[in-house]
Amino acid sequence: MRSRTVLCGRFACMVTAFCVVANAQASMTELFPPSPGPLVTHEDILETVYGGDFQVSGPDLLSGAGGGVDAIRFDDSLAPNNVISMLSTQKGDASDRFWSDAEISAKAIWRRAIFTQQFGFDRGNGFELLFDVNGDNENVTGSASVDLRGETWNWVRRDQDGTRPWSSDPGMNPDFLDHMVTYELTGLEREGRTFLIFIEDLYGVHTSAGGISDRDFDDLVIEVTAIPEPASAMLLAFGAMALLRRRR
Ligand SMILES: [Ca+2]
Ligand SMILES: [Ca+2]
Ligand SMILES: [Ca+2]
Repeated sequence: MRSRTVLCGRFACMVTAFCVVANAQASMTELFPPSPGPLVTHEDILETVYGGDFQVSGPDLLSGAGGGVDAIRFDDSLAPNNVISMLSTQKGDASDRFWSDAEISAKAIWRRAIFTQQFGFDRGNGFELLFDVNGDNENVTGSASVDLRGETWNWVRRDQDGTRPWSSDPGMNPDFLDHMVTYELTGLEREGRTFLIFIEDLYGVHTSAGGISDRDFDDLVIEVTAIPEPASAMLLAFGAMALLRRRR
């Protein structure tokens, strides 16, 4: 009996320790206010692009109460990090490092940067370009669609000459820091799920820690929509399920 009590006690300790560790390892990358000005925050960018009056609510930016859009911040680090399956993964289930399994449509919605910008992804074969981004602030061009169903990838932003690539996976970056933070947009009147990726293009830690970066994550902002499965594919799937049921 005694040994069982000891074992149970140990197990409870292990469970408690695991929970503490798991909570401690979920984290979001720190955002610094733009410096030097003009002081344009993520809230300002959302209001410019989507309209409405967003309010800061913890890590999120909300305007949905009046029928508008909410931007729900995803974790940058989790244990384990998992992969965002674009049609199904919810906040808390995966960090924003790796993405999978959707036909996507991506477009630039914001650029405020000294450097040139292009956006693409890496599914294990090196960089694949989606588009160059030109223009400033909300007056930007650059969009593309690609079928990435069945694939897993990380996003990559680079200069248009291919230099200074920054990945959504910090482990692939020369400074091993996070250069992309992610929100899911809810309340948009459109099909599919939409994510916003805010990108920092300067190397290293913030100036307050002795670095050269402003770490404000507003150099480039990309909107990515996961296009829902085509109706015909859904009908085929339902048809197959009905056939299976009938056979049982
Ligand atoms: Ca506001
Ligand atoms: Ca991130
Ligand atoms: Ca910056």
